[in-house]
Amino acid sequence: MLKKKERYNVAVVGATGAVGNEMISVLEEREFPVENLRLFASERSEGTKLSFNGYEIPVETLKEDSFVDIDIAMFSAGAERSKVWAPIAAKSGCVVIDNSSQWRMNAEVPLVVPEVNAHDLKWHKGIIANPNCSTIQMVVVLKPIHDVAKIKRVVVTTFQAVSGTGKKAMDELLQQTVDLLNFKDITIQVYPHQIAFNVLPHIDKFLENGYTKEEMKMVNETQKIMGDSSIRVTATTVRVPVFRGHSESVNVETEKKITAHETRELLSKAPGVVVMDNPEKNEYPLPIYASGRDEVFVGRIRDDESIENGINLWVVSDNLRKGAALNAVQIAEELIRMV
Ligand code: NAP
Ligand code: 12T
Repeated sequence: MLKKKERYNVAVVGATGAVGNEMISVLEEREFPVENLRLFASERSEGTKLSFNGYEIPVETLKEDSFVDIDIAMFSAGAERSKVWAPIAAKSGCVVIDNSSQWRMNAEVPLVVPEVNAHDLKWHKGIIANPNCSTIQMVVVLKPIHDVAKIKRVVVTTFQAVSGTGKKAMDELLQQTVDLLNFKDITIQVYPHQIAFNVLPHIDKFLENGYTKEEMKMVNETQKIMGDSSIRVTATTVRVPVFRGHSESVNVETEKKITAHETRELLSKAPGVVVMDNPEKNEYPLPIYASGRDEVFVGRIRDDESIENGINLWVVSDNLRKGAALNAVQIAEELIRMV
């Protein structure tokens, strides 16, 4: 368990990846009280050095005793690594903040978005899960609405950037785009189809019910984070040829009436949310502007005229920041405030 200190020893596992890289930047920018930063990745990265606060830090491979002196370990090296190494890290006495899907639905593991359920951090047993990127940005906006009008049902369609899949997927979108513009043949490796100039209604694996794992994460994780399994959620998750920033069309049905106007007022005061909703000036959230920013942007707020109590929203956020690295660092900040 975490003990109060001036500065903490922090490990980033998956430091060379898209999320890990962002994690190092966020720790630096927010001046997280780091005593010692240790960086871990696969054997492929041995010899690599990454810079943090002006220091060049060597990337190491994981060993049984890697976590002995660590206070907080942030994992973003895939679910398989988290499955094996998170319990080893927790046993060594450090708190694990895990970005993978491995532990999210485990009843012993809190699933936390600080603006929504920071209180759940109190019952952690060594592992804390960071939710899926698409879920995080949606619940930041849903929570204030749920508190005043009680949400009955959510219908969401996502438009997800390739950086959600990692470095290789970003390279693939870039290379396919360059090749197509040069009338060359393309290589398809990461996704089952060409992603450049295309839209794929498929994120993560297909399940027996016909939904993808990504879609079911949005259903199950939303209920767990909001602490209300009566909220019905249905999702369609779609990959678009965008490098950074997930967008979502969110339809919300509530028990009590809340108008678009009231929703705009409510969300403009909500923590971590920026309302950007001036259709007369063509102003609405866009992934190119959300990229590199910390907030969740919401616009196109409209009454759903097809039902009694419903609203439509357009929600955009940087999937590598609030969707992953930033949320993990905010969890760490909350933890050290609590000790
Ligand atoms: P990425 O760019 O592919 O990076 C993967 C990282 O894992 C790299 O640093 C890689 O090291 C490291 N790694 C791979 N195998 C390893 C091993 N055997 N031991 C130690 N490190 C190993 O992927 P990413 O986008 O950063 O995502 C990483 C993970 O974060 C994902 O798998 C997912 O679980 C999670 N994630 C979560 C969210 C979210 O919604 N919160 C969003 C995106 C990703 P090398 O460079 O040496 O290969
Ligand atoms: N397959 O954290 O491909 O469970 O965009 C996040 C993003 C899994 C996750 C993606 C994925 C996760 C993706």
